[in-house]
Amino acid sequence: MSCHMAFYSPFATITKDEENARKAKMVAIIERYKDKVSALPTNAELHLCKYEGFWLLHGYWFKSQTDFSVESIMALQDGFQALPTDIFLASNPKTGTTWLKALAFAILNRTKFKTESGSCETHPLLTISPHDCVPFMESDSFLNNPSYANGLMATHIPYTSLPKSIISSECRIVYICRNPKDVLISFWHFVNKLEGDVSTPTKLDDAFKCFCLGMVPYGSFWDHMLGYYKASLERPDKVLFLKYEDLKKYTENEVKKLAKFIGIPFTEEEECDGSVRKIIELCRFENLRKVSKDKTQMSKDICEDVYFRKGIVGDSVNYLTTEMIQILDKITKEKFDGLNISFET
Ligand code: PAP
Repeated sequence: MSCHMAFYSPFATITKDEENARKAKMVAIIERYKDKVSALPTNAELHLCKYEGFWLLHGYWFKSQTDFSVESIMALQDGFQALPTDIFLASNPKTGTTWLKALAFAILNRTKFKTESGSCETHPLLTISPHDCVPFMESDSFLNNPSYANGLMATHIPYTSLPKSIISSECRIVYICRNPKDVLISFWHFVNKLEGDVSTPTKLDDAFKCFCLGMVPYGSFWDHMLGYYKASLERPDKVLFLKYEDLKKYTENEVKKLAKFIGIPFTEEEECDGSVRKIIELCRFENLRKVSKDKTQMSKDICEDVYFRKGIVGDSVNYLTTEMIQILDKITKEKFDGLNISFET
């Protein structure tokens, strides 16, 4: 067992009483927002409701979990107080969140932990998941223990629905996006893996229709991205806009950009001594996937390797029909009309 686990993972040392208290708190949150949620447009089959322009999960949507539900977002909007030093890693689902979490965590903690294995001082990312190192603020473990975040948090919440203090406190936000075709395919595989044998697999046709309509958790891919993109133009010192494809292609450059933005640029000495390269290696797809296969801490209900499928650019061509590609390209063109956004596929 890693010597860091007790400190980093909210699940590692949880007792039965703590688990019960956590559940009770979430039951209270769901109850508190019951009336507000029942007044929203809903799609019962997809377990979604529309809130502030985006479709979101609600209530007990997965194996009695309430993680990522609209109620948790409402609770954060009502009570979350951001600090100016906080850093938020924001994203649409399936756009590279796990990778960004690992990189940001490794950059921030680079003097604290060694990036190579070999002793008890090994890096947490060698033994636990990036999701255990950096919590999602809308997950129930975070809501029960916000101090756990330690200044670095992730979120899928749309920009316009973020708790107001995140904007007013002037803290920094890093957004990662990805080409929508690969996002759809990644999402489709994820849903089918998550549901496993408890239900019939979602057909690609159905996933495609829902994705185009924005009837997926966290709503329209395009609107989600536009919210953060526009914010990055208006407040470039506070919102950094990254692309998964750039991170794949120009990894070193993007990692340096990220370090600079979060306020701890690599020194000349670090650039020469291989520190950047070591962080990239630590967070490489194959390495993170290996850790996830060896150990699962994040949740008893989700097998960690569900976050690591192929990790490549352009895999969607192996699944989407020509017609699907044309429709997705058309939506992207219309939504991003006049804006300087393009994706390499
Ligand atoms: P989440 O929203 O559920 O947290 P997220 O991490 O954003 O998922 O996206 C998962 C995708 O990132 C997967 O893509 P794929 O389905 O096309 O393979 C996953 O493989 C990819 N991914 C995870 N870690 C890495 C990494 N270290 N390098 C590159 N891609 C990665």
